[in-house]
Amino acid sequence: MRVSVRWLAFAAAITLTATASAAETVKIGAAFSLTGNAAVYGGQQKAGVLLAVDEINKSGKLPGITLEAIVEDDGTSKEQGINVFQRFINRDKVSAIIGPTLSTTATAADPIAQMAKTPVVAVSNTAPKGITDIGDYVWRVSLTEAQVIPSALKAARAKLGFKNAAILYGNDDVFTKGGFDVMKAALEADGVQILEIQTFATKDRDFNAQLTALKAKNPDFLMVSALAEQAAGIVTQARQLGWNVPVMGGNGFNSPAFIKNAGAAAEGVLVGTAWNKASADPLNQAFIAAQKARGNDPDQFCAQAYTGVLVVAEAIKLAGNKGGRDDIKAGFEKLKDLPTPLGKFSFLPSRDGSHAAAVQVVKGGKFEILQ
Ligand code: 1QQ
Repeated sequence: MRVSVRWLAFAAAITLTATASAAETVKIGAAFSLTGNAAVYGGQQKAGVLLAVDEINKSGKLPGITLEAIVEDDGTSKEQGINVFQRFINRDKVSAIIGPTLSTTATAADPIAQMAKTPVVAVSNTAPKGITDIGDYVWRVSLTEAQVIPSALKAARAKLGFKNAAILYGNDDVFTKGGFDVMKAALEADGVQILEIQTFATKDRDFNAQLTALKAKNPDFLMVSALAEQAAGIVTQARQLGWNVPVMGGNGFNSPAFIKNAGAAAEGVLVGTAWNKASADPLNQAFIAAQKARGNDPDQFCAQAYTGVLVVAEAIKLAGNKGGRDDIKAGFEKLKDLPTPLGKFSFLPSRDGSHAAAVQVVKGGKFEILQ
């Protein structure tokens, strides 16, 4: 009798444990710019994360695990980014963090996660340096400017045949500055002579002085490293000056908000992209259809954030269906050739992402893939 009571208690304990693990919730914090200068990117990123979490939970990919996304606004600021990361790590006890939106914010917030051994997945940081270098808990889905711009420039040059160029860039932001370094090196490597370089600050809205100085050198081509809001102002003001030089932007231009705000001035603008939205891959088409069913026309940032969650879910699976912080990091180390809307995704030894890139041109108010 005593034995069987004990056995019953033991069986009940086992059942309780099993039930507890059957209902395990793995929290993912997502820090995105929902307000401030980079808000055009954050809404799309949020839509990507929420769709991926719903789909994975319905799919049965992670038996006994339910993913929960906690989305917070990084406010396009270092200070708020740090606060959100601290809350995710200490209050919410998240297993991984996706974000923040800007590289500049990441340089301040990611070291907090690194110290707390909480994995971070950057889904829109494209500064070539200073992100994954922060440490071994920082991983990146977004292709860097160094992974996108040199080939985009070659494709543009094959079409347009320019011999010289000018560059305009923001010099107070980690991404716009890093993008400039890549643009300059890529032009030089291709033997394109740089006739003039001008800078601006993130708070600037009047670019006439810089554009006039650049135009005076009469370059064949203009490269611009700017966030979407400034990008629209720059292109609009260039055309208002009667300057119709071909323009190629960096990753900041990849938002449809740039096209909306620049209107007709955006026509013909070229930009390298990490997402080939025209890809016929069924996974990509299903992603687009599912976003549209939710009332969202997805952009590159949405596809990258969606992929960020796929990558975390795959890491949990590769870790033996375990969702702790170090399990996820261990899973990242094994992850290879994961099918995503961005194409087959792998991590490089540097913890940066690897997949195919594309080039887009604005045509009829929309991004089209340059064939
Ligand atoms: C960065 C970027 C921005 C343009 C996108 C969010 O690439 O800050 O790294």
